[in-house]
Amino acid sequence: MTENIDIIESEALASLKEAVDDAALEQWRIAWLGSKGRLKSLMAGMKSCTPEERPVFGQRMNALKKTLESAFKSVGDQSVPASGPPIDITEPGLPAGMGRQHVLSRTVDEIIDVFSRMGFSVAEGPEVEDEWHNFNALNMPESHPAREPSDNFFLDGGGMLRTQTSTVQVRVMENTPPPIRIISPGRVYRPDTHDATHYSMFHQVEGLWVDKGVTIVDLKATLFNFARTFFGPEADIRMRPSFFPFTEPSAEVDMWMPVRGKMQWVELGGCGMIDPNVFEAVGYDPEIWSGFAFGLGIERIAMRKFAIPDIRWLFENDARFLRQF
Ligand code: FA5
Repeated sequence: MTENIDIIESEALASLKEAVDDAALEQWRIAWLGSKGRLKSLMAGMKSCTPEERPVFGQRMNALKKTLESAFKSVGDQSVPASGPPIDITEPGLPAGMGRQHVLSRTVDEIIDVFSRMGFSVAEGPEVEDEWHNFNALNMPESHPAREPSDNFFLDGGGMLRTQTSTVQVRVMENTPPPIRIISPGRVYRPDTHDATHYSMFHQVEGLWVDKGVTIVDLKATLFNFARTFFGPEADIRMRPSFFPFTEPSAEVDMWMPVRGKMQWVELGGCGMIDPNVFEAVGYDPEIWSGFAFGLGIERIAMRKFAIPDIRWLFENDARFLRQF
């Protein structure tokens, strides 16, 4: 009787080896271990055993059941899905996709690098501002046209999204005695219509240098030095007289650059000597201290450096564009 069981065991294990997919394994399980399977019908043979044979037969049947169950389990653990090719676990995996720095973050880092070599440190300020720091302290009284609701993102319940990084000039001067030499890169917001050179959220880098005897020559030298270090010795920039309420005299900084394949002067930012009214607003004595400030558009700088013809491409998050830099 137990010899028969040995033969049955080999038969069961051999047919298990032939079950190559989930469906065949399931069929095998039903055929051998199922409630109407071979094992059950063999058990029924117990009835025809003599009382002496019974314990031997029972033990052997238990052992067979355990063997088949564990063989089924170990094959099942390695089984492959019913469809598709078997998995080759020795194949090399797919490379993990690596992210990279956004071209604007890279530009900010390079700007910081150049200015820090000229002795500037980095200051930060909030993007949600009050009107004192965005306007009043910068010599822009209530009546100033730049305070129109159509030109700003005012927030319900007071405050606004800053429209310029010049807010940080004020915050730094309010909290630090002179001399000061900082830059402050960051996001600013204006309800401007999107086109090739304008966006409603963009970045500026503010510069502020306050000391005794700082003149417009220092301002011009600093901006030209930045442009030639950052873009290369051939970089062509110009300063053109302009007006800002918080600097006197004031100028626009333009850069000669290609826009949609055509070379033209593009405004990079504004600059000037700090207006005495600003010094008074932050508690500096304008008779003792002088200084300059500038605010440059970082997108425009990145577009010049990396020959990007349209500002909108920077914010579309198209990986095919972004992975070029
Ligand atoms: C200012 O924001 C002044 N705060 C700059 C300044 C600082 C003057 C310190 C004097 C002293 P303006 O509004 O011109 O200036 O903006 C500065 C630069 O930001 C522009 O020259 C341009 O490069 C960039 N810019 C302005 N609007 C946009 C826009 N919608 N999209 C992208 N860049 C812009």
